[in-house]
Amino acid sequence: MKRSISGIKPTGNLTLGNYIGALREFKKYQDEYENYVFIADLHALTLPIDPAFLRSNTKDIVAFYLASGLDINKTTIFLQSDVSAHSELNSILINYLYMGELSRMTQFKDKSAKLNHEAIGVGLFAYPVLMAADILLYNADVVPVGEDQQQHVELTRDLVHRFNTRYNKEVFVMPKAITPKVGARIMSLSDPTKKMSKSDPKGDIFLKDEPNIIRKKIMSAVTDTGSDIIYDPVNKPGISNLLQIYAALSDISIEEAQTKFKDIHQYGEFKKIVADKVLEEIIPFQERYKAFLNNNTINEVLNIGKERARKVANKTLTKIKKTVGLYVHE
Ligand code: AQP
Repeated sequence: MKRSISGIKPTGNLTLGNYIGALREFKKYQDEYENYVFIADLHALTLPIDPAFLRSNTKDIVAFYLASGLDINKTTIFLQSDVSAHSELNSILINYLYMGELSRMTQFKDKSAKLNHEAIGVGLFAYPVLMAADILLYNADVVPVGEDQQQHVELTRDLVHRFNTRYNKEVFVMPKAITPKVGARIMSLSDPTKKMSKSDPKGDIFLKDEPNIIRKKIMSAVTDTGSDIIYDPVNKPGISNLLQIYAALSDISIEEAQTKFKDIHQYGEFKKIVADKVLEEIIPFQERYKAFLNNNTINEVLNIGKERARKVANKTLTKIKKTVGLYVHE
């Protein structure tokens, strides 16, 4: 059975973007793939974060994973920092990626642009190295991600090619990013030219928002002048974003969504239907999340995941240590 791996970093309250671009997708793969899904807590340290906030976000993500339908009999849910092989492989792989490559990563450029040069952490710069370790330890064939993470998977592919060529054998499996057909980049409701992002929360819908707040946010989403419901991200980014949200949650194409709204010529009416759709999905999801959010469930799930993930990861790590010439002994 082929393997799939992905994760979410606990840097803030999860958004509808994380739900559509990641959570909802992960579940789709658990029947078809040997599924690994983790909480990327080491990645969350790449920018300053309050320790208590990090801990509570981490628990939240486990509960969100379970609420989205991930079944621990089919999916290994684990914490990145519970499997030390991630950090160990990171220490090896950091020698196989180049400064030039890392400095060209869009996420690094965006995030570092907001910081004083002297305060840009090395971890932020080297983020894609750890991400490559996350993927390669599990010999993953596919990596379900939203559009913003595609570039990092591409860099992992370059690394695999470089590494396998250097050692003249198929040491690492070549992974492939898979993005949702619709909803790979959900935009901010207040500025639909920007990605909805948990660390830049203006215009976000949070998965923990009260239903009336979610409705309010959608009803006041920024739109353009005009009244037709047409998918045109350049000239009508706000309407296009709402169409995208509707289509993704309805499991239909953008064209089908557009056809559905062809006779509606009032943005208010359209927004109400989009809000109904979001709430139809999010309200039961929130109820399941609350039911899973107790320490016993979270710890139990993480303990089971930790054992399973360590087994696979340690095996790969030993293979890599031997490949590069580190002295592995019993
Ligand atoms: N707006 C989005 N639309 C679709 N997919 C999205 N993802 C994030 N935002 C959107 C996908 O969610 C997964 C987990 O993301 P992450 O936590 O690893 O970090 P990120 O990609 O950087 O997402 P955020 O929310 O913007 O986090 P911060 O603000 O901390 O950097 C990924 O598959 C991502 O593509």
